[in-house]
Amino acid sequence: MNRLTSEDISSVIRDSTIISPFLLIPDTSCCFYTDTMSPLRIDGQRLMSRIMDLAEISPIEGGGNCRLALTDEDKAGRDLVVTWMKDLGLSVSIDVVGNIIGTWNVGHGAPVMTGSHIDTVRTGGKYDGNLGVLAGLEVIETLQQAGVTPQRPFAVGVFTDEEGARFAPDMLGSLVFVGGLSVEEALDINAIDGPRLGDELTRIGYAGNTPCPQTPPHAFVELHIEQGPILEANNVRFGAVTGVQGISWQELTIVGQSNHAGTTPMRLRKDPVVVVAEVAKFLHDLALRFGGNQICTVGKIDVHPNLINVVAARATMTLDVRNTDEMVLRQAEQEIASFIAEVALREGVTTTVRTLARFEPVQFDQRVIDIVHRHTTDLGHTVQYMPSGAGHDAQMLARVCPTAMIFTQSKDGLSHNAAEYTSPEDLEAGSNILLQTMLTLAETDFS
Ligand code: HGY
Ligand code: MN
Ligand code: MN
Repeated sequence: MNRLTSEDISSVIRDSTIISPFLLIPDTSCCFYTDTMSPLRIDGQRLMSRIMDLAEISPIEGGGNCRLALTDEDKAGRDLVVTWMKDLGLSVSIDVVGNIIGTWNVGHGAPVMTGSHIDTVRTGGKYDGNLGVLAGLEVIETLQQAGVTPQRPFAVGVFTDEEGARFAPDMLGSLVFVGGLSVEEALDINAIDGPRLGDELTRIGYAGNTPCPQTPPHAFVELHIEQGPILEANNVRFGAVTGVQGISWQELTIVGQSNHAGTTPMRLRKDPVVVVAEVAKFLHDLALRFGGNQICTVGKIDVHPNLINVVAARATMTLDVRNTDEMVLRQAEQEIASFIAEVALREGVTTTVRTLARFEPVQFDQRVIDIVHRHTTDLGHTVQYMPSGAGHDAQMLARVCPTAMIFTQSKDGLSHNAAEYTSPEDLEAGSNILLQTMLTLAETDFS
């Protein structure tokens, strides 16, 4: 790809129609410039200051955040972002499951949309989700200040309960947004700490009235940290994300018989914790045995009565099983189910399994992926195509419109950890890729 020279650009000025104060440079390079021909660039300091301001809300030791979905902490984050949206003159809508959509009503037709989430896990970092929302606001503010008006409206989404950590499934808000889960079902989901989702929305003042599913955007692109080690290990700066791996979340409840730890012989026990331990080990070994992209995680275990001198009555554990290949993921699920039945019989316990989330692998739109890839290289950065290991709202938007994602590096591959870190330079450069990508999407006819 040869770089555009100023001579190239001036010849383009002669030949191209000025769509609005910025020029559409033909397909050799698709960077957008202001009419003073200075390249459009976001304000990295303003982006960082918003990221740090949001990180002030419910900080945890080590510099991260805990803002579980629909808690008071999540509400505080939501209120701050809505304030920023209104400061930018965006029209703000809240839908029936609390998704917040800020829209810059310029141009015409369905909006180009970006966004992500600001709810976190308990050991959340500053950037997971927050970057995608705040970079979207930064792109709009940059264009407004440069007097550049896209051909289409630009929208920024803050999707409810992306993490799924408090209310399963994950990506709940964006799933309802695209019609993948009914509003009634969503509102009746109970949190791991008890409350009903609909009641929590009302309690924090985010039970909106915009109906779901909503009208699909023209296109969707999400900027997100990779949350894994691949880009850093490959010494590649950005990812043009090709899709998201399949996700299987289950809750396994094991009922045994509580008994005295000191008097009950081992042969007479019905101990659910033994089954927890064996199932956890089986998942770990299955992932190693399958190899490839297979991963398994037991992240949550609850034991009742959870006391030192009582053989447990009951135990509940979560199974997070993922793979980029749907058939392999199903094979893993089948092997796990058989193992659970075998161990339950042996230990004399009963088991029930509840599906918390089940999403097949998602392939993003190659046209959008290539626009991301092209702008990243045009801006002089290294980039690779890659699937996402983590779930994202983009995987739901991909059901209704051309969608892709941009990944930045994660230091040491860490995420869902207070030490999560991405350099300000990468956050800024990733936001510039987002800006150029959104402008191109606004000019692209996907019909
Ligand atoms: O679980 C996930 O992959 C995402 O963080 N919700
Ligand atoms: Mn995320
Ligand atoms: Mn996350």
